[in-house]
Amino acid sequence: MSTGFERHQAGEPDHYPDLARGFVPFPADRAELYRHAGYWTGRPLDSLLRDGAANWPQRTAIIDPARSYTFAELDAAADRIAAGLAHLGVVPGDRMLLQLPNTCQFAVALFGLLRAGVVPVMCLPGHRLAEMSHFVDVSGAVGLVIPGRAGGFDYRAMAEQLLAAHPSLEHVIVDGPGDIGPFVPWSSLTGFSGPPLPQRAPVDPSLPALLLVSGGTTGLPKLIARTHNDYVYTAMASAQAYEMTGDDTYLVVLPAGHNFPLACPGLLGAMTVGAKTVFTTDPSPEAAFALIDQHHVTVTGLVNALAKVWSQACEWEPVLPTSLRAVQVGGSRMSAEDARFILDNLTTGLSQIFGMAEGMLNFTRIGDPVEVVVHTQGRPMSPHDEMRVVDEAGAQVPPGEEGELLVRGPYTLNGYYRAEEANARSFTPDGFYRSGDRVRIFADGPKAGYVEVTGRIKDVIHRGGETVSATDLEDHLHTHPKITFAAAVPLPDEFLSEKICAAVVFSGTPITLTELNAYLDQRGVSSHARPDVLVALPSLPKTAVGKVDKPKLIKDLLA
Ligand code: OOB
Repeated sequence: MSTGFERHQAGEPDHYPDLARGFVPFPADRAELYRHAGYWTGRPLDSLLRDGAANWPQRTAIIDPARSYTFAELDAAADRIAAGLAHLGVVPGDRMLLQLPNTCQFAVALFGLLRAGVVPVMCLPGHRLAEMSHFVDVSGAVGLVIPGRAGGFDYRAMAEQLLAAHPSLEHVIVDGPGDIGPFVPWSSLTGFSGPPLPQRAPVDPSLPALLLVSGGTTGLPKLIARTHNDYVYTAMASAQAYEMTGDDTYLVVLPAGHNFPLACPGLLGAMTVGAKTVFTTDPSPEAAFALIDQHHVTVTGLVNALAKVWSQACEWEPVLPTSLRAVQVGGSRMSAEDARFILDNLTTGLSQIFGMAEGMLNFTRIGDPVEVVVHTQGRPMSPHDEMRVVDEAGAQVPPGEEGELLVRGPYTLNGYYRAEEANARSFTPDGFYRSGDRVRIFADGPKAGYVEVTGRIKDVIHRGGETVSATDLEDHLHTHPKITFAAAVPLPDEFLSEKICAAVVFSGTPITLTELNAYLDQRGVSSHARPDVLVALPSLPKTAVGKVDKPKLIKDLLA
């Protein structure tokens, strides 16, 4: 078999046509508008690094407890990896699953893949066989980049199972330590010394740069293709909104593959201004505060639960995170009390952020009045974000009233990747994404134009910053031989924001929560997507048409 390098040299066609299959592009008229307005610059996503290396070669770009890279070093590492990937036979337009923990190697791998023209599927370390399998199926990925063992989990064993089930997977690349087994060692790419990647035609910036994973509404998570144009814009505009400069340092606390720490502004936003990014796998206040102090971290993003823990810890931790000037908190609804608690204890630089992998971002801005920071989830990032609030019939509600948020704009998707059926439901005929979130947009006063998220229409559970699909979990529950009916519902939780309650009708003797979770673990359900509480019931409340009445169920459970 010829190597990928030879195939490149022989002018083997790239796989962009295959990548484009099932991708819903922006319509031509709006694309023209966004280009004209200057949001879309036509830059490929990996140019953030190329330009960073040209502008600030000797500045530190990324750092973790083990090592650091300057912009020039990271750029050179990306080139080596791209060449190594080509040598393996990977072709531009191919997709690969990227599932690495929060270390420098996450960024090295991301840019190596991008430089090779590969479209990474941004998996999180908590994803397990069921989700990973689904991502391979939908994306048609040819390989994966995983750690060997991390956080007490053996990713190689999962890779074996994935390989057995998916003949399309050709390359499993493992970032040690320990036994790599039959797989490709990451070090063979980082240390690749073969010929550099041959020059190719520049990538079309209206094509997908990467695939993000949705929070999941019904069934398994969906894939969201973010284009070079829209993702570069997201990184640049959010860095600008937070007034980031080369003097800033961003700390990645949340899983790095999630849109929030990746580009809002996160790693990619920091890179647009020559700022440094610090990675940590330990979100505990003790460890994080020490890192913040050590690296003089100025900006970070947290989910509510973590922001609360950090705020509480300020009471006893000897080292306080005083260098922080902006702490973004988002992912699920935060109460005004919690917002005040954070302001009073952790930082006066609190910024609420209401975002989604699908695109649209809202945040409160630096210098906004306290009332706005405490009582709203921010206002849109772009002047061209279009928001519509509609009632159940799809009619626009009067200004200031509640309804479902529909969005359209320069960085919001126009369709999920390879998901025609879901797209028919999730988009209006004129291209608005139905967010499933219940919101109100304030019509006047100091909060005018700001959004309050009041709940959601989507049937999902927001557990400690993760969005868990109730339907998906129910599907798994229903496979258990002793379970007749099951419903997964959120219950309020002080630390997780919401915990997962499985309300189950058993046939025969009920099993315990531990037994149930061991079963779900075996089925490949992620730890964060398994029930925290199990309640055995004689029957589940039903609506008139015979569906499970979840609001009633929750009320009963809390009574
Ligand atoms: C972020 O992204 P996803 O894709 O994991 O989840 C999106 C969903 C939203 O549709 C909404 O239901 C909920 O999470 N959400 C919030 C919220 N922020 C997100 N609900 C209430 N208040 C908020 N502040 O979660 C995400 C992506 C980028 C930046 C920040 C968060």
